[in-house]
Amino acid sequence: MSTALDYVPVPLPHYAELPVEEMRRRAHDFYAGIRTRHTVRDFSPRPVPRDIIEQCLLAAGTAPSGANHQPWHFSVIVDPTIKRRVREGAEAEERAFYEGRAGQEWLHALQPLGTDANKAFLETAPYLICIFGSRKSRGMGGKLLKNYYVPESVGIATGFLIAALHRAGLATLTHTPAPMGFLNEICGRPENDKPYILLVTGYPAPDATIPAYAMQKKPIEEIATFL
Ligand code: IYR
Repeated sequence: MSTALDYVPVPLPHYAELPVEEMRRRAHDFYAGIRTRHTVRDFSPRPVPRDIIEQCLLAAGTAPSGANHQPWHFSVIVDPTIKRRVREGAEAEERAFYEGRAGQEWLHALQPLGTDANKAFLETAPYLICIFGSRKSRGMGGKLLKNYYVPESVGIATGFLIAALHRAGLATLTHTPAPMGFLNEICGRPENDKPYILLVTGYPAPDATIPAYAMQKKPIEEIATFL
């Protein structure tokens, strides 16, 4: 029989109420900053100090998660030999995808993005962050725990990570070669871990472009309803 951990309430740390004008300014500034984030597919090979990536991963690790089990693992690939294996694995899946597995409707949807099976960025970029969600993982006490709301938790942590990397001046690409099972073997992750996203990060190439289509974001009336 396992025993549950105690509930220990502590006074809310860190919170400091802001004057409404300051709230307004910060909300505006955050939007102004985050709207300059663009998904990039052309990376520079220029190195990025590892401590910057570590800080961003720490930020990701503060995301809320089901039962605070923090059901994520970030495998950060820097070794060129491992990057090559990832590229080979991803391109094999992508070729099957673009040559028919996707189906017409999906390929039509991707047309304005100009993507194809060539994933050179998987070797060019300095960091490939493979984001895994764990169905079970060791809690902070070392016990193997079942995790809850894993896709939601991992998605939120990924959002934090993308925002942190952007704030640090780095470009990102959320790459999802499907199926991604080959990443478990390459990263040495257990069967209980599911790869969700391969987040590519580094400096953008000097001649990087983005699809014009990706610049169009829906207006507030289309994305939100106040009831
Ligand atoms: N995984 C493929 C296809 C792809 C799918 C979606 I949905 C995108 O938004 C972009 C690409 C690839 O990475 O090319």
